[in-house]
Amino acid sequence: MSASSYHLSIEVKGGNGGDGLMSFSRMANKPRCGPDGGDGGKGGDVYVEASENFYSMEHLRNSTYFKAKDGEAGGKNKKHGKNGKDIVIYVPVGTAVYEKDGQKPLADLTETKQKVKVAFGGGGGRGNIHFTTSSNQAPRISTPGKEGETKTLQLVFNPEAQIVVIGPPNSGKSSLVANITGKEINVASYPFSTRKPHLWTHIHNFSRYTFMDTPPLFSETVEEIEILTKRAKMLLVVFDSTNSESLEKMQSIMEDIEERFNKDQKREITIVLTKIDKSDILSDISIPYPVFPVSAETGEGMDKLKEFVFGED
Ligand SMILES: Nc1nc2c(ncn2[C@@H]2O[C@H](COP(=O)(O)OP(=O)(O)OP(=O)(O)O)[C@@H](O)[C@H]2O)c(=O)[nH]1
Ligand SMILES: [Mg+2]
Repeated sequence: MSASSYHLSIEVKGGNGGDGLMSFSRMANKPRCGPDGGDGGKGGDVYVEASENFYSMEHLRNSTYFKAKDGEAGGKNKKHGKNGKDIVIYVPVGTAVYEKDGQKPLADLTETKQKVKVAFGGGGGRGNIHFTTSSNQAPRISTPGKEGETKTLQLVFNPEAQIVVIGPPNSGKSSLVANITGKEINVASYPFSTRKPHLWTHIHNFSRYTFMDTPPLFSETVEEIEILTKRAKMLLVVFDSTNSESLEKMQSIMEDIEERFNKDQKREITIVLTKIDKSDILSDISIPYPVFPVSAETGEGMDKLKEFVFGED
């Protein structure tokens, strides 16, 4: 994935309205019956909606033209044509929607399920039932459906992970994010249970924080994590305190992290030692970073860590 995955130009079109019908009812025993042509259905609208299931716009790359369904034409017996179905284009949380060349975004979708209507469907045409007058009881008039609105949009994804949680496989990253944010996040006893970076927003004291849970460090997603970390303020590096092998490698892992994620030295880097409910080997860690021993299981140490993360210490 390249940095350009964060900009995407798409074309959207609302569905066309269905035509109104011109028709007259015919019954064998009534030779002169009135108009019975129904109205056309309205064309579908196009929406852009933020979803927590996406962290890039890769899923939109293959087709960049989105059109809602047309309304159906009106029918005989005054039947109203069916309205066309709306369509929803899903984007990651943190996506701003601009009209082509526009300076101001139509919407900045910062919350999951937040959505904006980007193109209106055309109105349905009117059937000849509407055109009877005292002098014309058999109007031969109906109107066509209106064309759906067309727009070119620029989608700009601004990943705003303020706090990035990284570390070796199975160290307890997802459990930590789940504990802090109160979200239900998949955790598992096997490594690589988190397969792609995921943003989780959390409100604390009326401020919004975005955490990024990540797959294990230095797997094939490392470049994506690097891009998504560019604007992060804080890195929480999670080590499993019961895993002596990864504790021994802490020094070199931290050097790799500094090299890859903090060349500009802009981020605050903190070590979180998890699973302290199961370990007793904490005393001999000496490393030039703040260290927070915690248990996501029992909650031990979590208050102190949260105070630090939310800047309340
Ligand atoms: N006892 C105990 N177990 C924990 C703690 N934190 C996590 N675990 C367990 O450790 C295992 C791994 O936890 P995850 O949160 O999935 O770890 P992860 O770092 O996200 O794993 P990957 O996404 O695969 O890299 C799970 O079985 C968790 O239940 C803790 O504080 N105490
Ligand atoms: Mg995980």
